[in-house]
Amino acid sequence: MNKTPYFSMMNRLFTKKLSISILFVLLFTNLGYAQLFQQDFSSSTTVSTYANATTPTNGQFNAITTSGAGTVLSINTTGSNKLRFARTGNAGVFSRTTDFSGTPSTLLYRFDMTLSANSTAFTNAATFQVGSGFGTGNSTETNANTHSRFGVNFTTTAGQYSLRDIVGGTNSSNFTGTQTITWAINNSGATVTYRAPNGTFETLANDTQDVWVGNTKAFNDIAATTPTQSLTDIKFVISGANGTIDLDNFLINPIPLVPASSAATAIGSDSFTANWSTVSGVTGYRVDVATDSGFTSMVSGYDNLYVAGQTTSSLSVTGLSASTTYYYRVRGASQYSVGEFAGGNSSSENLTTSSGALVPEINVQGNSTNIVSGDTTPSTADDTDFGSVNAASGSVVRTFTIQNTGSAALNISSAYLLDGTSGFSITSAPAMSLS
Ligand SMILES: [Ca+2]
Ligand SMILES: [Ca+2]
Ligand SMILES: [Ca+2]
Repeated sequence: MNKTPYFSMMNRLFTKKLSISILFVLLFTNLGYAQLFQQDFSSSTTVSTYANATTPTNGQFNAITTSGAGTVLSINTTGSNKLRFARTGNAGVFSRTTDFSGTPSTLLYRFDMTLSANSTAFTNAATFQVGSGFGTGNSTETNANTHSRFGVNFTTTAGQYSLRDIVGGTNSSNFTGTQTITWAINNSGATVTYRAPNGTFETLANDTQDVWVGNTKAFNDIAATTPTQSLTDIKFVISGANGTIDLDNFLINPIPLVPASSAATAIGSDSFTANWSTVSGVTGYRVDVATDSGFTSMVSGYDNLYVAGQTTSSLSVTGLSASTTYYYRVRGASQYSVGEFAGGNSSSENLTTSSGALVPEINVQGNSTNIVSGDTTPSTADDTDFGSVNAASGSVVRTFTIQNTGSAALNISSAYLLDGTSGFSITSAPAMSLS
């Protein structure tokens, strides 16, 4: 009996999976997004150009006025142009009485402020207010019209001031120099979260306000003046003491909404795609990728990464390690020329990259049928049943095909081609290596 398996070979074309990352660069202008208010005073040195009584743009007040010659308005051109109120008497005011388009339920209101030429301590020498039903008169608005407000207390030291929680009757510590004031106001009916100037995530209870001076939280969740008021108008009044206040880089917009994250897709050994649902009113998103759920070990290049475009809902994350668990989260971001606001974090998603190890995988076919690993049952379907053969004169020749379905070369040892059973021989040996 001469049973002769015949092994032939079909080299499997090993197609390397190519991972192609395509970066879409979205070019856009700020004009395409409707921030509520932005002004850096760079376009003109004439104060009146920044006001329009009836139809202000989103960079104009309705009025910038004084109650008399004791307060002088100007554009201070030292460094970047700034709006200057220089007071030795009377009052100076800016007011925006035309409602912000769409009634915002939350606000982030930031500007740069510098005090100089003060020498007398005075509580609430200047006041900032947000509410509705405001007028352009040269005095502060009524409490009934005001949702939120804070004061600026001058000290006896030139350039030094504190802020005042007028409702609570408390003062912040003292500040000097040009400081960015970031004022967060919540009229939404629920607690909200925003990304604070110091990069932390700050909560804000309904009908309260936070005020930051630079990276210092001057006031935390202080009470609104009239919680039932809306947030459509703004006003500033300097009237209490002599001093000069420069104001610049106004940016006012709602706190960005929180996008919902969704599970990663296209998970490979060194990459995945992060996904989320878009939110309205933003210019793009901020994405964090970390190797821990607390987002303390950020992946380089993906720590607060800005992804442009309100309609963008995914990000290809590349350059990762195999067999590693990653976490990601997303924030809404409103990015404009004078600055950016970002909201709270989505819930985090996690995934584990694949091993990426290169290994061969053998597949053997008979009669074009896969023979499963460990199969010990002869079958005519896959040519493993050779039937009855005359041992003296007959022979049966079968062709088996070896395939490599793995990702590394498959090396075949002749010792494994036959198990030594007498009566079988190989009429044509396969190649010893399959890529
Ligand atoms: Ca400026
Ligand atoms: Ca707070
Ligand atoms: Ca309210």
